[in-house]
Formats: sequence, C-alpha cells, structure tokens
Amino acid sequence: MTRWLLICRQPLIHQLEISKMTITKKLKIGIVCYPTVGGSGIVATQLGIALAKLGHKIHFISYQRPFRLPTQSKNIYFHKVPINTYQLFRYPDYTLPLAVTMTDVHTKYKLDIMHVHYAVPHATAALLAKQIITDHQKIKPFKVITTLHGTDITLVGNDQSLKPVICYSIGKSDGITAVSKNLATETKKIFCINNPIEVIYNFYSPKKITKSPQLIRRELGLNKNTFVISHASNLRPVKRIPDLLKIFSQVEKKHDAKLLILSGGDFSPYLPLAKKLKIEKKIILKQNVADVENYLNAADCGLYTSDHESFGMSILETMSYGKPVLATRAGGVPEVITNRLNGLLYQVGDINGFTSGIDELINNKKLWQNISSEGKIKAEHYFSAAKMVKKYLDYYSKILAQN
Ligand code: GMT
Repeated sequence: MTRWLLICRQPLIHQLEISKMTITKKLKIGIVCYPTVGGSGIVATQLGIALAKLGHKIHFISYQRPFRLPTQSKNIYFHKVPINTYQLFRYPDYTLPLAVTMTDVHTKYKLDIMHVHYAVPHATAALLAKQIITDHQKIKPFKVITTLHGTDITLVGNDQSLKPVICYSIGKSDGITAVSKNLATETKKIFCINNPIEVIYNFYSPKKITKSPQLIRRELGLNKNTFVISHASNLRPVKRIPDLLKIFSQVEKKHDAKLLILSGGDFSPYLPLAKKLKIEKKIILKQNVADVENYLNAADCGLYTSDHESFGMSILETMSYGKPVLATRAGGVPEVITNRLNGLLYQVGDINGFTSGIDELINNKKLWQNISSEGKIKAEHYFSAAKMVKKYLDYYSKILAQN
C-alpha cells in the first residue's frame, strides 16, 4: 500500500489534526448557503461542521437553518435572514436583507472570511456588505470567497440576462473555488473571469447506518432478491427524469426490480409518463427523507441521467455506501467516476446503454463487486473530508495573506 493510501486510511479525527497545522489561528468564518435539500447546502454544511470541530467559529447565514445542521453544536452559530414582505415590493427581495445580515454579523463578530456558496445572490450580497463595512463602519472587512456549484454557470449558459451581475460577483470575489475542473473551465469560458479558480472537489463523510438494509427493505415491502435502483435529486429538468423512467421500464421487463426515488422535488409532472410506461407501481417515492444514507445503503445501484452535472453529490454519496453508480458522461461526472473501474458512464440520452449496464450489474456479480469496492475506495480516499477541508483551510490562508 502506498504511503498516500496509508495516510488516507488514518481515522478522520487524526487527519483533521493534520489540518490544524495548516492554520494555527482560529478563524471566524461566515458560511452562506441555500438551506434546502441539495448538494451545495450539504457541502457547505459539512464544511462548516468540520471547521467548527477544528476550533474555528462558524457563522451560518441563510433564510432557514440548513437541513443537515445540528441544532446545537460547539463553535456553530446560525443567523436567520429576515425576509420582508412589504406591500410596496411586488416580489420579496433576498439580496438586500442578506447583505444587511452579513453586515450585522460582521460588525458583531469581526469575521475573517465570508465563504459564500453560489455567486448569485450570495456573492453579490457579500460584496455589497463588504462595501458598506469599508465605507461606513470603518472596520476591517472580511475576505469574500465564492464557491461555484454549477447552476449559476449552467443557468447563464441558457439565460444571458444575469450575466453582468454573475460576472461582477465572481470577478470581484477575493477568492473563487469550483467543485470540479469542468466547472472551472466552463466558468472561464462563459464569463470574463481572469482570476484563478481553485478546484476543490466536494467531499462526503458517510453517516452511520442506523437501519439495516433488511429493515429498510421490509419497511418498503421489498423481496430479498428485488434489484433496487436508487436515484436522489430535486428532479429538476436537468436530471432528465424521463430518461430514468424509460431505462427503468426496460430493466423491469426482464428483472424483478424497483426504482427508489429519494426526491427533494415534485414528482407529479412525471406521473403521466410513469403510467404510460406501466411502471408506477414499481416506483417507490420517498420525499425529503432525512436519513438518505439508510436508503442508499439498502439499494443495489444508483442511476443518474442528468444532461449536466458539475460534480454530482448524490453520485458520491451512493459510491460511499459501496453501491455501483451508472451516470451520464456529463460535466464534472467523469472526474468522480472512471468508467468501468468505479462506476459506469454513458452518453446523455443513451437509454439502451444504461439498460444493458444495469443488466450487466444484475448478471455479473463479480463486476458489481469490483465496481462497488473501487467506488467506495475512490469516495473514501479521493474525496475525503480530511483532504478537502485541508484544501479549504490552505486556500483560506492564501487569500487571507493577500492584501
Ligand atoms: O443539482 C442540483 O439541482 C442542485 C445543485 C445544488 O445547489 O446543490 O447541485 C449543484 O451543486 C452540487 C454541489 O456542488 C453538485 O454536486 C451538482 O452537480 C450541481 N448541480 C448541477 O450542476 C446541475
């Protein structure tokens, strides 16, 4: 085993000890994210929790407590952004109250860094807050670090109307990170960004399994031998849910199979297609489940058909539980999965390719086993919390050292 692998296999706490050496000063960090079910919120929350464990003071700022943030935790504070509903405004605004909350939190706690996840409106609000602090409060402002998660960038690919504000917000940030090389390249291509973009991959710390696969399967009324295909997402159009259903309909014609959808969005627009394909009784829909890990762990593989994915957080989560993932060769996904080594990749829309991939996994236990263990190794060692938290800390020190 290489030395690198040996280091990676140290317990998490020990690895986090290593990053203590990276920054000795305890930092005060604002973390701004979307609090709802979604990869960016999960990553931001995990990062904040890990940094708090290292002794840094973490101030989460959002309109609602991030769903995976424990209610009480040492070094973690939550500041709720009040949303005004004045009659005068036709649409409630979020950017301005967010900027005001950031200003207030900084005035009280003197943050070193405001780490925002998503350029709009979070980086925009942070830059406004920084300007107010500099001009009117006469106190040292924070550095703004913006992490790009993808949707801002892909959104602008289709809708140019927000381009000037996204360009400005990314370009004026003190530091920019992206969750994959693909996203960093796309950002540079679409926007007028000359500043360097640091690639720091997403990471996932597997949760303790609290319900055995047998228990979950019993709860879902599944036979022992039913092949369960999982999919976890917000079901946005980018996820190409019709492809998911078409693939499953071909699979279930040949095999005893079920499609387990862990959804953070509305499935009803897809119901007519599910009925047309006569698979509605074979779909198990679980809405906004808190213990996603128990369900991913009870399934046999994961299926992701997106036409774009900057990273694919659910893919990483599924791999962490040793379940082979079949996904599209889209965006940053090939940086997470190496085809036929630790997962299976197909072109967007390749329904037949995906179907034969699932066939192979069902019929070839050795292939299933190899992909399962290689995927788990990649998730645990390459995308480990220790490694990525250290990268963020190193990046923070670099940005803080700049004038
Ligand atoms: O994919 C979504 O609809 C949710 C979105 C989010 O805000 O969580 O996901 C984006 O950020 C994740 C975390 O970095 C990435 O893993 C997802 O790939 C990315 N989604 C897209 O690029 C479509």
